[in-house]
Amino acid sequence: MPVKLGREVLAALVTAGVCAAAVAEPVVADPPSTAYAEILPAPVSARADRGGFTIDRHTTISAGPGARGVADHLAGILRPSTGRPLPIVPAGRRGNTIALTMDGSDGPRERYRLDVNGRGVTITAGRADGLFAGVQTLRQLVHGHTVPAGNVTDAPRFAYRGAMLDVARHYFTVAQVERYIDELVQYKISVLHLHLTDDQGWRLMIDSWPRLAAVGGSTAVGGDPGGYYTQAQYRAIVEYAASRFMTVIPEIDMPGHVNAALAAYPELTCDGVAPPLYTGTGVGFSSLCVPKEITYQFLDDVIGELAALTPGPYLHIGGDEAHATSRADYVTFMNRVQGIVAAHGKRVQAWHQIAAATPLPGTVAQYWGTTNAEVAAATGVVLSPANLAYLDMKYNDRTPLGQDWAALIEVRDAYDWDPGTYLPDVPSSAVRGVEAPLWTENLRTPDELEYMAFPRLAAIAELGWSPASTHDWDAFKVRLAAQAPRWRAQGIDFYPSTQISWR
Ligand code: IFG
Repeated sequence: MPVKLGREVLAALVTAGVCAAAVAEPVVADPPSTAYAEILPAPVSARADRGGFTIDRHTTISAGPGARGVADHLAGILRPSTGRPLPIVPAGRRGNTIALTMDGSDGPRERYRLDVNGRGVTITAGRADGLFAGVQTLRQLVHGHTVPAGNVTDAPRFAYRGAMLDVARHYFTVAQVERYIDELVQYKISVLHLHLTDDQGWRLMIDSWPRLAAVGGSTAVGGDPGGYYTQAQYRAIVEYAASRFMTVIPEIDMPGHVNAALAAYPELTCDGVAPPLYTGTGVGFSSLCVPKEITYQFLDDVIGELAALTPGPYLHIGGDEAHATSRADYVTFMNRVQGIVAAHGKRVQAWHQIAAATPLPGTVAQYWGTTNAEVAAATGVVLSPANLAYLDMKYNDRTPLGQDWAALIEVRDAYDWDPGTYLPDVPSSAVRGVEAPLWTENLRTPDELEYMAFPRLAAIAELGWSPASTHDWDAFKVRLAAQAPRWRAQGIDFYPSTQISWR
């Protein structure tokens, strides 16, 4: 509603250099915010209106019992950032409130709508995971104490929007993993794949085989400090992720990438001689002993304990780079281990080499090839092309960290592809989603993880969440540029790619 300005006010404005055009526009109402155009990942639809909502010292957060966890999460973010008390009150409060409303509707997981007007904010969803997704969007709309008016309706393209952290080559503490989780969920990442075991380290205590962690977890690449998660610590990571609607998929890599286990238990080797602990960065030199029965007792014990610690439906059994295992043994082994996982009530995820064996119907193949010819013949595929999604790859030949065996991956390389159609032999209906692995052969600290993960992780997050119709590099560049102030405020040490005009 344009505001009529008296002649004397207009004269003052003209004197002050405000152009005469002001007479045609209400100079007191806020202009539509660009914030709705800068939500990342891009939502299904968003509209900015005039005006907005101010969070003041009387503003509440209102939520019913099913939304209480999300309300606590939102309060934990907005109270410090706005300095407002934001008490949480029962649902139904009208006016001057941020309402988290469950409408009992069905529909796709994580669907939500967000409405902002002068009287308040309402996030509506059928399930708490949708409210949580809406809260991540709200976080990007709040500027100071104000939320610009507008509306968002949204739902994810893929359910599986993953990030993998390799805690085997270098160990990262529970607190460091939890910080990474917080960095990920603001971009609606829904899966954390933890690469728990490899040649250089076994990072989870298995009570029935305690030397796996005690010996196998005692070192790291380069002789750096080792470490491992007690089962209580691992459970804490899982619960932290779950409180942010993130599913943890633990990986025990096999039959290769097992030197740490063999160093701990010589009886697992074919010749009974334990190899020394390994702190190099080679791959493909170790193997479980496929013909020996103890191998399957070992795996039944390990998978049994891991399944009990994993609320999610999937266990990842690796299967990559088994160069020290004959092809016949590999097929025998992978087929038998899938049965062990199923016996413990879980489904299998594995690197796409499992396609050489006989993937069970529920098995998900994680594609990590660099040419999209290698097919991952499985009923479900997760896309992690090493030349597009591997966050341990250098950005360019000047990047001080990371590797370059797959490709140099600048931000646009990580963004400009479509997981739904990338593998010609895999119908888009078989694509579960996308994942960005972060291997840590030469990454040792959270700062180094953040430098490699941001900004490319945000690109992968958008590929996983946003409709293919929103895919546009020029528009994405604007969304990405708008994240920089947020990352600086969070202390994320991101790579300031020259492809982006950072805010
Ligand atoms: N390939 C290996 C990883 C890691 C990676 C580093 C897979 C599935 C190279 N396997 O990627 O263990 O060494 O970029």
